[in-house]
Amino acid sequence: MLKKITAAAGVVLLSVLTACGSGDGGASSTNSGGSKDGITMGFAQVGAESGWRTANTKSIQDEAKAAGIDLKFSDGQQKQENQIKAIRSFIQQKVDVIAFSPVVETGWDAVLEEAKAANIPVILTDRAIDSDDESLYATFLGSDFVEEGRKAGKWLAENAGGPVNVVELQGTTGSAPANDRKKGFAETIASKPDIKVVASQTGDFTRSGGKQVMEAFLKSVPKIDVVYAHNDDMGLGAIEAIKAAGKVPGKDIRIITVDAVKDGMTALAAGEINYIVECSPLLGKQLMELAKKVVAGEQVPKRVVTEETTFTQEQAKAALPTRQY
Ligand code: GYE
Repeated sequence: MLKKITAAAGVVLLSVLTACGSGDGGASSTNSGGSKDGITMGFAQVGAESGWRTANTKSIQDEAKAAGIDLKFSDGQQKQENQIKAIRSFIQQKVDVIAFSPVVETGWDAVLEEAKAANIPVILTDRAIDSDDESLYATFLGSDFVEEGRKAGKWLAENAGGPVNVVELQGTTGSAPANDRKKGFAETIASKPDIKVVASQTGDFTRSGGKQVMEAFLKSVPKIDVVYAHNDDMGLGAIEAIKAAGKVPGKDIRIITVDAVKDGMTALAAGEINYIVECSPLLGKQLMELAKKVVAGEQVPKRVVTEETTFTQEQAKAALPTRQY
């Protein structure tokens, strides 16, 4: 549909967008601001499992609105079958572009072949798929999760200060961030005999999952020095379990997490978390820009990597007042 927009209409659209600002973040599934000639995007979200996900959903909804893109939003509740259903319904509705964040890495080829046969381009955001067929998607926008794991491992290697036992709280089993954050961390500490991962289990990226697994670890693992949690929410759940066991998080047991959402950064600034590797959820703006290009048939890079940093406790104190999410 975008192809039909003339250059003049494009200029008009642009000035409307500038006037609209960044949108109000309403949760409606369709964007009333979108013009009839504009792009319709079907977005299949993972779920609402974490603070990161909430910020990511808001960014996508706000930026779709700001870009005049009509967004059909579906929450997969952390289930691949729900996401596949949503993608099939987007194909039936003949949307202009499908974007999605795959809950797990494998098992997408069939549904993406259906999108391809219907000539609907697909953009992967946030999480990657494991497929030999790169023609099934136009581009993948998101973080380098292996690198995030390496950053976490590097900080520990530099700050362990003696032999340490680490317990790992993994993200959703089979998801790209869980696989990659585990891999990057393991790779970095492999040459450090002082650092041992003594237990590792999934907390499904949720606060309650992190709390439950940590409670079990505290009962079964005799000596825990460090928690490496694949996201802030599980780290925050672990903090509750550590306090309930009469220990001091950040001191008796040091905690490293990934994400740097508000609650995580607040705990870091308060000394209850020791280090956070940032993973930015603000992918909405770049996603809408890529979608416009893909629909217009323009070339886009096959991989767009998000820029991110790391935070110590002091850096969290400085960053918190202006943190957006
Ligand atoms: O780190 C976690 C969320 O895919 C990067 O998913 C995302 C991860 C994020 O549940 O908090």
